[in-house]
Amino acid sequence: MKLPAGKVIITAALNGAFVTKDMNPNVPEQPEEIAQAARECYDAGASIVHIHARDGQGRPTGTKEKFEEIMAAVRGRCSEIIIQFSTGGGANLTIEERVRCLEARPESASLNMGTLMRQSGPYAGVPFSNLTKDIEAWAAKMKELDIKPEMECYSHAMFRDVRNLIQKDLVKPPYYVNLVLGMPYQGAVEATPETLMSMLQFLPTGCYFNTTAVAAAQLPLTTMGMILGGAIRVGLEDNIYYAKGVLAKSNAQLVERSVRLARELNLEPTTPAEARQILGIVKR
Ligand code: KMH
Ligand code: ZN
Repeated sequence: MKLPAGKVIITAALNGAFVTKDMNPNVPEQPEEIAQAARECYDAGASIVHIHARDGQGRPTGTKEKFEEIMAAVRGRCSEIIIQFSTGGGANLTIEERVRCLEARPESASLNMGTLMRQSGPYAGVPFSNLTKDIEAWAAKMKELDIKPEMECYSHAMFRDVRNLIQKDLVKPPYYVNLVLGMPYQGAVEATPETLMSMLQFLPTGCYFNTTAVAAAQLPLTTMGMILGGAIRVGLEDNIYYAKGVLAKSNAQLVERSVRLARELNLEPTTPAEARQILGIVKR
């Protein structure tokens, strides 16, 4: 399903679990840095911020307290933007730790729609586990707490679990699916125009879609995604560069570029209020 004509919803994925300040010193890790980045992205035209929590050493963490701290810090700087927490968490977190962020009551949260295998780094061979029974339990919890799930699909196979949630009425319409292209995990599709086009064919009725693409594919494929009528996600979680060999100065710099491109294409970024209305997100 396409967004209303002439509109694009922009998410800024601020930090993720994997990228560190060694890779790009502009990655926000602590609550005040995250809040500052969220404000800048809102000013640049983002409606949603997707956030992972880090402990004092910069490692992914899943404590309710840290997520509450982030929530308060972001709300202190920016009352409008939609806050989305990650239940993907990080490779060092247990399944229980990954969903604790829901207790901090974000307006939206990511919900990963299948299992992938990490193939490199210290967690090579450790699965990014998202079993159907866990997906169902997390969706039920999000429904109970009025948290909008963004259903993350890394391959065509994952639409099976999207359909399962819809059939079991565990997600409320309109549904929101994030097409994640180019994750360096076994089982994830590559980031190409062909994979984006073909995944769209599998989108169940009543789903809005977002395009996320990793590394150098972020710019071309999110631009393609907005032309196709979808929302887009940019930010340092998925891509630390502005151009080849040039680190991005901030998340906002990546949002600003997408806003420039959108306007050239006669698309206007939504406000957070418009995005809430389109996606059926309850403001808190
Ligand atoms: N790292 C992204 C490509 C999550 O946080 O739950 C996918 C993601 C999932 O953002
Ligand atoms: Zn994430």
